[in-house]
Formats: sequence, structure tokens, C-alpha cells
Amino acid sequence: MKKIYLRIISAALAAAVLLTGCSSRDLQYAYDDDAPSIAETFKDYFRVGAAVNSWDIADPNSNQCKTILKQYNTLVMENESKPENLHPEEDRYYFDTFDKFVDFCNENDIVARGHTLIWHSQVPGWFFKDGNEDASAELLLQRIRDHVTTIVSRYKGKVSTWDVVNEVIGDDSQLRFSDWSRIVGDYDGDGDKYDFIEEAFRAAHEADPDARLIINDYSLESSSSKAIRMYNAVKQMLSEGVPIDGVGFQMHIGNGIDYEAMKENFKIISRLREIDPDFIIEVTELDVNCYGWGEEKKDVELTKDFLEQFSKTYTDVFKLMMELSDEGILDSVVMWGLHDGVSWLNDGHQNYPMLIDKDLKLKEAYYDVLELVE
Ligand code: 9MR
Repeated sequence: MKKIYLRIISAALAAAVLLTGCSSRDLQYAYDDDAPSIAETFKDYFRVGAAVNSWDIADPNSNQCKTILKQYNTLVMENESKPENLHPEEDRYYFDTFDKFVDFCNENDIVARGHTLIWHSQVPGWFFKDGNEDASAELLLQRIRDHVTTIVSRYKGKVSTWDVVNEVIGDDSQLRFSDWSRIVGDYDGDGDKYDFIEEAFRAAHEADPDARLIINDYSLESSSSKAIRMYNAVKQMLSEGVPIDGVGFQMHIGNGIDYEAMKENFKIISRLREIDPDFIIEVTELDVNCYGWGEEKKDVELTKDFLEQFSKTYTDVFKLMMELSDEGILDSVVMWGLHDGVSWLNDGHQNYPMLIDKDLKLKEAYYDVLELVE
């Protein structure tokens, strides 16, 4: 009789698994003492980190903070170290929040990343103005130098990697037309308009010669024309002695990717090693959007097929990143958010882009990714 009951129970469980797409795995909370750690698992390949906010690390006893300490060995601030937050007015820097973040990282052996020194978004308008007029190229270059020097030298030896410039290549794969490129233009007359970028990298390198300096952008993994444009721009700047150490692939990807195309696009940027043998790639903002870009958003159903695809997307990406690590070109991977509940991709519709769900529970895909490591 007991046996029959057991059979009925296990058949019911199997049916539930089929219907819900959940396996019989016992999913743990990311902060559980006996939960695995993604950073620890991948330690021979690359660091693994997340974008966080000051409130996530404010209370060491919170589940968020325990998750961070358990799961990650590199961190970046999602918004609080951007120009509008660090340098809202010309004569006023606001360092408190970032100081605390950097101290938290340093005290806990976590590699701190700085995001971002120069960007066309989340930047205060004063940079580009001189009274009611546009600032001159000279004035803007001077402001770039002051801004970068002040920030990078304050965190010398404490912030090991900076996204010096962010998203300078546009969707059309041309240098983005922004106030930075418009005003500074081809200041040195050498035929390119990378001058604002060059000034930022040079100032950052002078302020902290040991800091890793990254040029960060999106869609590099999916758009070969953008990857080629990035390759050409960096090649040109390296030939002029601009101290760029690596390219950051943001990797805001969709659920389902063209693996071969992604691999080819990484290869394009890897070829910068022919110019600088130490050139590196970082993955800086990884997440998997459950909705296609521009697609009408109906609440996603977490069907078995959907979850399998989600897991495959993540495992494919991690597989490729492990190969890149084996080639010695990638050593840092950062996820853009701590868990599903706080992702920037929740814009009115619940999204499920991370490996940790909104209750801080580890997802099936998380375990699948960890299984890639023997
Ligand atoms: O996640 C960030 C979100 O909270 C902000 O509202 C947004 C403002 O532009 O920036 C988001 O972070 C972006 C990052 O700084 C650069 N790459 C794209 C990220 C997602 O938009």
C-alpha cells in the first residue's frame, strides 16, 4: 500500500515538473550558507559581479548584502557613480556614496569598477555650457580633464577598473553624435573626432597608471558593423598611443542568441591583441531580456520551453566566456542587477533577466550555468 502511495506521489511530482517546467532541483536562496557561489565556481575563469545600489550594501545583515558577499567578487554601482551623481555642478563633487561603496569593496576583497566617467546620458548640462553659449572645445576638454583627474585620482589604487567612456558608438555604427563629439570635434586636426575620448583616457591614465581603462558599449556581440567600428576606432586610438586597456561588452541580450555571430563579434575585438598583446575584453552589464526589443509586451509566461531557452542562452554565453577566458582575453563578467525584482528591464512589465529571482532564489539556469565548470 505504502509503495502505491509513493508511486502516486512521484507520478504527481513528475507531472507537475512537466506542466510547470520546474525540475525537482531544490532551489536555494542566493544567500544560504550552503548555496553555491557563482564567483567561487568560476574563480579559475573570471571574476563574477553585479551592478548594485547603495541601499543593497547598507546593512550587512540584509539578504541582499549577504547575497552580494556570497555570490560576487566584483561590483559596480548601477547609477550612483555616473557624472550627474558624482559631479552635479562644476564646483561640487558628491563623493559620499561612492566612497562608501569603494570602502565596502576594498574591505571585502571585492574588485570595484567605476561606471562611468564620460557618457552622453546621465550627465549634467553644465559641462557643455559657458554662460548661455555652448562651451568652447578648449573649455570642454579642460572640464573633461578636471573631471576625470579629480575622480580617478581620489580612488587611485581602490577602483581597479573604469568605464572611461560609455556608448560612444551609435546605433548606426558611427561615432555617436553627442554634445561631447559635437563640441570637441576634431580638435587636434588629425581627421578623427575621437578627441574627447582620447582626452578622457589620457587623463585617467595619468591619474592612476595602474587602473584598467575600458571603452564600454552595447550590441557589440550582436552587430558586426558595430564591432568592426569599435575595432577601427580603438585601433586608431591605440596607434596614437591612447591608453585604452580593453573593450567592455555590455551584453544586454535577448532570450535566444546567434551563438556563431556572437563568437565572431568577440573575435573582431580580440584582434586588437595584434596591436596590444595585453588587450582585454570585459563583460560589463550582462542580462537576458525576456521581451524582444520593440516587441509588444504581454506578461511573459514562464513555460518549460521559455525556461529551457533562458537556460540555454545563459549557458551558451558562459560557455563562450569560458573559452575567451581560456584564451586569456576575458577575466571579468558583471551582471546588470542583483535579481529580477530590481532590474532596469522591469518597465511596467515584470521581466526575468537575471540568474536570481525577485525573492533572491537561485534559478534553474543558475545551476545549469554552474554545471559548466567540471
Ligand atoms: O540600470 C540603469 C538604470 O537604472 C538607469 O535608469 C539608466 C539611465 O540611462 O541606466 C541604466 O544603466 C545603463 C548603464 O549605465 C549603461 N548601459 C545601459 C544600462 C541600461 O540602460
